Amino acid sequence: MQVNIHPYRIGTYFYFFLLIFIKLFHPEPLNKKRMSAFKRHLVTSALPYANGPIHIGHLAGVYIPSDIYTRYLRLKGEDVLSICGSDEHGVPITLKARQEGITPQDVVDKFHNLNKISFEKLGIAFDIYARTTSPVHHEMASEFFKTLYDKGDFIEKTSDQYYDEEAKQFLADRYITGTCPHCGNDQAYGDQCENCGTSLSPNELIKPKSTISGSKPVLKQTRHWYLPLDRYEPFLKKWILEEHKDWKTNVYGQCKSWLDTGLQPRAVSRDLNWGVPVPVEGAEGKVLYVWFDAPIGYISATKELTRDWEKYWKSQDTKMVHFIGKDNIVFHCIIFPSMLKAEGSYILPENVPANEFLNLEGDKISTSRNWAVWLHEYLEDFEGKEDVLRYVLCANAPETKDNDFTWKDFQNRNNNELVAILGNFVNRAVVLTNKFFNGIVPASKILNDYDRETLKEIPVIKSRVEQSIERFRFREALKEAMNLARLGNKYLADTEPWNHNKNNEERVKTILNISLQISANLSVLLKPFLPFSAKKLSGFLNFESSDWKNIGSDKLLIPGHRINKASHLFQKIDDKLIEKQVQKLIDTRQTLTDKIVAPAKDVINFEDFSQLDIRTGTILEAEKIPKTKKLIKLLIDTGIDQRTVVSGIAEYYKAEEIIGKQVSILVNLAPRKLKGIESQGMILMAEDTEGKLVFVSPEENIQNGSEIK
Ligand code: B3M
Ligand code: ZN
Repeated sequence: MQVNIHPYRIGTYFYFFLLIFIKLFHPEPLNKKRMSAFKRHLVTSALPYANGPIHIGHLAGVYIPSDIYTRYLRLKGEDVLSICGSDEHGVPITLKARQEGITPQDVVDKFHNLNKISFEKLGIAFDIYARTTSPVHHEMASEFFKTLYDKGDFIEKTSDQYYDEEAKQFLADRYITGTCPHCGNDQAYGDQCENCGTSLSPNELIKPKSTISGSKPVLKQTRHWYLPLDRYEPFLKKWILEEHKDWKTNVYGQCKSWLDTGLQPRAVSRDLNWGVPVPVEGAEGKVLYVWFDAPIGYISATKELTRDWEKYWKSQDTKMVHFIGKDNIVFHCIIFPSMLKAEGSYILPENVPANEFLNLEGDKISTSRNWAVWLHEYLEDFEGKEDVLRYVLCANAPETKDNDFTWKDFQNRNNNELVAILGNFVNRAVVLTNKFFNGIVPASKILNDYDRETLKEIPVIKSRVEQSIERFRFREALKEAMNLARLGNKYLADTEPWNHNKNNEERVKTILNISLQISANLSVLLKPFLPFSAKKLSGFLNFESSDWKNIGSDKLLIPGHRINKASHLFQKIDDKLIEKQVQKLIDTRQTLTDKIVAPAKDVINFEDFSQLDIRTGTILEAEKIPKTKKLIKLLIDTGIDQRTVVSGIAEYYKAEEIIGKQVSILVNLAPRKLKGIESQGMILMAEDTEGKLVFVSPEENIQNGSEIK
């Protein structure tokens, strides 16, 4: 029997055979799953340390993008949980507590509450804002550690660590100070010398001292547990470098360089009395390393939020996305995934769209230098302008490179974009409808080409916003959303319905109907970005929709629908307000230098002081020490002898300009080697709060060797 198969049919069969072959032998890698393949979403935002307020850098880097993404998913009807909370452990919190003479719990209580309220006021709509001092978290983190410990996943190592015998506690790096071996700074820390920038380890410090008791610490054996990250390299290389080439370049690049360099075992415990205790026999005085316990805070927060927490954390059809800043990439892409992989029952993040850093007026934002715009202060100074900050920080977000926030740009974007485009458009559409049609939406009559083109643009803009958000490009998404307002603004300017008269009544009805449809679309489209303004706009229109599907329609407001009166969505910001903010920053910088004069040291008795032998001396020779930023080698005539002294003053004095200068010199300081040169004494310098150094010299020349008492 001859079977005639039409050539067309052959192609169809071949096509379906090919499809089956691909599905069977080349399934899409997990991460290529489309949004629809996921049944639910887990969105986490980095848990801010509860040792200070939130500032605009945090918002631009993490919390505004995460809130836009979460709000968008909710509008699309997706099942999504937005998780955040306070990271309340770690050495910085204990340092802050010591500085302020309060307990770590006092510190975290203060800032947890301040930050929680500030986020709420800015419309950052987490589903939960938990905290890692909660019992649920301690239990979760402890169990997580125990699971890995019982499986033998940790390496246990004993090492020497500095111990304060008076305070009876081991010392974290920041709790040890001493003299920097590179520049002689005697306030260097165990992890870094802030004078010459060299990173240090505690045993490099000369004459180490405990910042707790002031005593000389001793080296003592201590046991810690290490996560063998090197064991997870093959998994990480496949999971990241092969299956997540779609991650942002800055994230993918940082992960690749970590993996190319090779991973080392990482300590997951610390000798501290603040944190989650290590749940192992004989581990008294030891807590989980803060970066081991903090990411587990996402899980414990979810458990606090819903009984279904395991459905979110353990089902492959959950899409998990971590929103973080670039300094947290290694913890969220390398360490936490290795922990989750080791535990074995959890899903891994689909994406980690880390942002770069935001600077302020051309300088790095700095908590310690108080160079920041604090969210709680902004909310006080600019009450009612929450969306303006959301808008500016999204429009300027450091998505691919560090970016800069200036108050001038803040003012310009408010006045030239929010007021002049968005506010102006919706205000005219609503005011004219009230004026000409008593607030009743008029019916559209005959549409011309321009009308049709304008209406056709609405769904196009919507899909561009969707694509940008789903690719974590929120700046682009906001710009696209604002294009709908630009479209409406231009449409009104071109059609001039204000020239309304009885001859063009029908035309004006069509123009205002179209303008109102655009306004109604904006009231939904802007919700992820500007939730407060979108709500106000819904009020003007007497129209409310939280359904993303509605966007694109040109019939959201039916003829006969009654709208309300309009007020202004945005107000102009004048120069005075901006000058006040800029002045506040300048004053901060000034008061900062005035303010943080070093506190007086402990009282000593006269005998202690009289042991110091300080003389006048004259600089005979001076030369900069090559390859150092700060060091000058001096030859000093002390009146007793001539000796070499190395001094860290090169940033403030040129060698040639100080020859012949009379100085004060401590002559009975034990000699020490700096950059291989033996320094026999110390030149007395006064250091101001900006770190500037000036000589302490007699007010007139006097015989070298004169005693300074
Ligand atoms: N507490 C934030 C930071 O590094 C850090 C994030 C923890 S997320 C688990 O500033
Ligand atoms: Zn140094």
